[in-house]
Amino acid sequence: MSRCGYSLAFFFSFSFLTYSACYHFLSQFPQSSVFRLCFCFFSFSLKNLFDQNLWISVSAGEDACVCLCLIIEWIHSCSAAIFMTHIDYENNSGMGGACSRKQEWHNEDNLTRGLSRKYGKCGSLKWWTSSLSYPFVDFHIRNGECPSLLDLCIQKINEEIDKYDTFSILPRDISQLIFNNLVSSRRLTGASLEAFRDCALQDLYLGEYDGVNDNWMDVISSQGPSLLSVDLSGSDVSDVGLIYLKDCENLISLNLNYCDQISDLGLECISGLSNLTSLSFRRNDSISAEGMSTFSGLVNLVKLDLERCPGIHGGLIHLQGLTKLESLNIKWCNCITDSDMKPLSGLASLKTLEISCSKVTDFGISFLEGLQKLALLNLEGCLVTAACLDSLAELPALSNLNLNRCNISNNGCEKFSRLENLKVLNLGFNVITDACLVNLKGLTKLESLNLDSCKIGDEGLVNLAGHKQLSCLELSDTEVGSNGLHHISGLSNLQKINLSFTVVSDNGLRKLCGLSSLKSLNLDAYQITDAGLANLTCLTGLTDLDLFGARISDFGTNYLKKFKNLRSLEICGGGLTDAGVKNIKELSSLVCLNLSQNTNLTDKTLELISGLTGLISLNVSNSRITNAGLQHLKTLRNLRSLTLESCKVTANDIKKFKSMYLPNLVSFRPG
Ligand SMILES: *[C@@H]1O[C@H](CO)[C@@H](O)[C@H](O)[C@H]1NC(C)=O
Ligand SMILES: *[C@@H]1O[C@H](CO)[C@@H](O)[C@H](O)[C@H]1NC(C)=O
Ligand SMILES: *[C@@H]1O[C@H](CO)[C@@H](O)[C@H](O)[C@H]1NC(C)=O
Ligand SMILES: *[C@@H]1O[C@H](CO)[C@@H](O)[C@H](O)[C@H]1NC(C)=O
Ligand SMILES: *[C@@H]1O[C@H](CO)[C@@H](O)[C@H](O)[C@H]1NC(C)=O
Ligand SMILES: *[C@@H]1O[C@H](CO)[C@@H](O)[C@H](O)[C@H]1NC(C)=O
Ligand SMILES: *[C@@H]1O[C@H](CO)[C@@H](O)[C@H](O)[C@H]1NC(C)=O
Ligand SMILES: *[C@@H]1O[C@H](CO)[C@@H](O)[C@H](O)[C@H]1NC(C)=O
Ligand SMILES: *[C@@H]1O[C@H](CO)[C@@H](O)[C@H](O)[C@H]1NC(C)=O
Ligand SMILES: CC(=O)N[C@H]1CO[C@H](CO)[C@@H](O)[C@@H]1O
Repeated sequence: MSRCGYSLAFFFSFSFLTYSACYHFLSQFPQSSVFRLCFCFFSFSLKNLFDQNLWISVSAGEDACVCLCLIIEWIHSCSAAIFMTHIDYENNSGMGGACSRKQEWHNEDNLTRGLSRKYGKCGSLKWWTSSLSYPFVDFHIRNGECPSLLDLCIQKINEEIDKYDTFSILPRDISQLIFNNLVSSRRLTGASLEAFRDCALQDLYLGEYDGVNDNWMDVISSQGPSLLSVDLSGSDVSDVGLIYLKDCENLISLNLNYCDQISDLGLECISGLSNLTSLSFRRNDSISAEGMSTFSGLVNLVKLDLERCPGIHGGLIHLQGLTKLESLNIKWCNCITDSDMKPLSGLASLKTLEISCSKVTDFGISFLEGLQKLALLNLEGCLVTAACLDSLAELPALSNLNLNRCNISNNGCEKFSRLENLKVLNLGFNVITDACLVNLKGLTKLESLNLDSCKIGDEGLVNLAGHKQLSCLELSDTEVGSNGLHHISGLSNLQKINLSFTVVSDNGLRKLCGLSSLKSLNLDAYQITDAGLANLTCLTGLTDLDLFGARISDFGTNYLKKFKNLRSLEICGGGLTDAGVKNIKELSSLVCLNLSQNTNLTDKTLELISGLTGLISLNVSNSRITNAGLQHLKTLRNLRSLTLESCKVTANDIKKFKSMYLPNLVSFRPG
């Protein structure tokens, strides 16, 4: 970042809050260009910052002109300031052009008035953000890293947050940005939160944030009617804290997942928040059917999430009047039975229903027949049989059906043919055979089909040959072999196929060449060797290739050079040495690389891949890599995950190395 950028940021943030201090500072350098620059910026920020028409209203004689030019210069050198976007620059043939468009500057010394008028809480930063897409802005962000002036200011404030007592004079958009920045950098504390009292903030996303408890609720509720969404998931907020939210009557979205100190009593506090459209309450033992009576008043509720609440059996009856409800998640509530489905039968707006891992059976599903809008139904792990397909066939909008790990068998399977609108179907881990797949033949709208661990083989795949929309096919752990691949070789939209633990052979892989859109291929299968890889080289668009257990040798890595777009690669069959890694080092798009279990790899491997600077995740466990090899990873500045288990590398050395060279490393092993 340029020094210029810093000084601008400095004064910009200054100017928001401590006018006199800034003025005092500036007056010490009356003649320097620093002065001009800052003064100019200073004036901008006070008088015109929130004025839609920056250029029109700015014209302050020579000084302003110089300043403007300096700013433009800074922008040219830094190329990312949103400020720029607001200056009419379209017909400017150079800086002279911009500077020659002077106008009268009338209220030169009415800074304070401008301040109070423009700095109202209702002020908006909208133009500022929208100006990012201003049509005639024509500069490019050169390195993609240059922060905008606004970013710099926010950053500066963030670093000196203790100096500020209140942001309540700022326009809401700016205090919101400062707040968000503090949260994302994890600098917000109970003490600094105080500065945000009465800031009229709209969104407080404090999910999984350390230290949030009832003491924070006073400032949170001081946002009053402005507050629209609050996320307190994982916090220590209790029933007592929730009382504060009563004043935030315009609240639209509330997330209280994993708040283990909230019970039915807390629910009562939110019963008046009738504008709530989204409420999330995952994982609480103490929410009971009785407590759910609160929900009956939340008539605007569109989305309700009660995942893993084991005490809500019988409570869904209180949802009956929620005619706007579109999405209900009661996954992993193993208390839910067929009788709980009955109250759902009248929820005509329901589009998404997740009841996986509950006790619902075919009978319970019959209550859903009237849900004309239901598009997604997740029944994973419920012991429903093909008999429920009668009910599901009554759902005209159903496009996404998850029957993974249910009790579906060939018996009654013919009813699948009635689910013509399905786009996504998961039948994994059911005892169905090729005979069942015959009934999928007409489901030509299918885009994703999961047959993981079903008893299907080559013959069944004949029925998928006409599924031209199919983009994702999961055949892992089936009896599919090379002949099966022949049947699906014309699926030109297929992007992802999983053939792990199938019986496809090296030779059969040739048949995949017809899959011209294929991006992701999982071939984690012991029988696959270098020859198989040779047969795949037609698939030049691959981005993800998993050869985890395949027996690939150094020789086979020569074929990898064809996959120039590879982002993720796993070869863990044990057959690679450093010589093979020489070919992998050419794959410059790699983001994830797993070479674990190739026990002969040495530090040389790390040296070879040191040019793969895009790597985010690297696993070379079970190899001969030592502490000395770490130095080669200095260049991998993007690395977030590094796994070197069962190598001659200690946790301490990785830690030390991380602190010096790999700032982005968040997960490492040993560690
Ligand atoms: C830019 O110049 C063109 C002609 O040179 C003129 O028609 C147009 O209005 C100008 N745009 C602005 C924003 O001044
Ligand atoms: C500043 O604004 C106030 C209120 O509009 C006005 O009365 C006053 O004359 C202005 N001062 C100057 C120096 O323009
Ligand atoms: C709900 O929001 C509307 C504006 O959309 C507002 O007028 C009304 O007061 C709010 N209702 C409650 C109970 O706060
Ligand atoms: C699965 O369905 C069959 C009927 O198709 C039934 O006999 C069996 O009991 C069911 N299994 C379980 C575990 O419910
Ligand atoms: C392929 O299937 C295996 C085994 O079921 C699974 O572990 C893996 O995540 C799947 N891979 C992809 C890319 O779906
Ligand atoms: C495809 O695999 C077979 C072995 O199964 C091999 O003989 C053949 O040479 C391979 N094809 C190519 C193009 O390498
Ligand atoms: C790995 O090294 C061992 C011992 O030096 C050798 O026997 C083995 O063949 C090597 N493995 C490979 C894949 O080169
Ligand atoms: C292999 O390592 C990569 C990179 O660390 C990781 O993303 C992937 O999950 C690993 N695969 C297995 C099967 O461990
Ligand atoms: C790294 O690879 C090992 C061995 O294959 C595997 O057990 C481990 O889960 C992987 N770790 C990561 C983070 O990918
Ligand atoms: C799973 C979970 O976090 N449940 C909590 C729900 O709230 C009660 C107290 O009201 C806790 O005891 C539970 O642990």
